[in-house]
Amino acid sequence: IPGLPEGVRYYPSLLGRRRQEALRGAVEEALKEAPFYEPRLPRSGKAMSVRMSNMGPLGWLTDKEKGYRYEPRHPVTGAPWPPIPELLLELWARLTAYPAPPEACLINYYGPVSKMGAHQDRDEAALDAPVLSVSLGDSARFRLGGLKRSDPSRQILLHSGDVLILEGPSRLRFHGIDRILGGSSGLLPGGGRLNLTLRRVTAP
Ligand code: MD5
Ligand code: FE
Repeated sequence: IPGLPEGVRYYPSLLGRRRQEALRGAVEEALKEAPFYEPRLPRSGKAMSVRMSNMGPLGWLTDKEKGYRYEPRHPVTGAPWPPIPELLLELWARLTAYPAPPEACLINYYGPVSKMGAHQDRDEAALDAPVLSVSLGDSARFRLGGLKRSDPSRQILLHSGDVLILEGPSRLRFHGIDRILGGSSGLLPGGGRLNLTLRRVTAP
């Protein structure tokens, strides 16, 4: 894709089918320990259309009462999140120059009608660290905006095996998922899309 702004790195098909399958397996294992829960918006308590879980020492959470935050334990089971798979830690080390490993891997599951409204990722103290996301399963229309909500935006079609990194001057860009292209991949048995997002939360 020509003309991506500074701080946006897009690696189409970085992961081949084998590594996508390995990652799918690792996520399935993690989900046995840390099943999807239904995230809710702060104050309104409205359910999001995405299902979420996490891997790593910290996990990103949201609920009606306490809102957006990172916590070391699953909100329903109270258990610590399972570890981040080695393959993802290696990907972070290979693609970023950040001097410490990621602490959180958010697992987002999108069904055929799930979406995610435009937002900034700013719940991390380590805003100097990149955010690295891996797409698995059905393709999605990702929307990438600017630093203000009203700035113009562009669409990027994300496919299974693609990796996207936002860092530096692009770390706080608004972004969201407009829609899922149902049936576009055979990777996930029940269809839909998994997005894995690696983040450093605290300063190392
Ligand atoms: C997703 N997830 O596909 C989207 C896009 C989220 C979220 O936005 O917060 O869970 S991954 C978006 C993304 C990729 C790389 C960098 C940044 C966001 N970023 O720095 O904001 O489930
Ligand atoms: Fe985000």
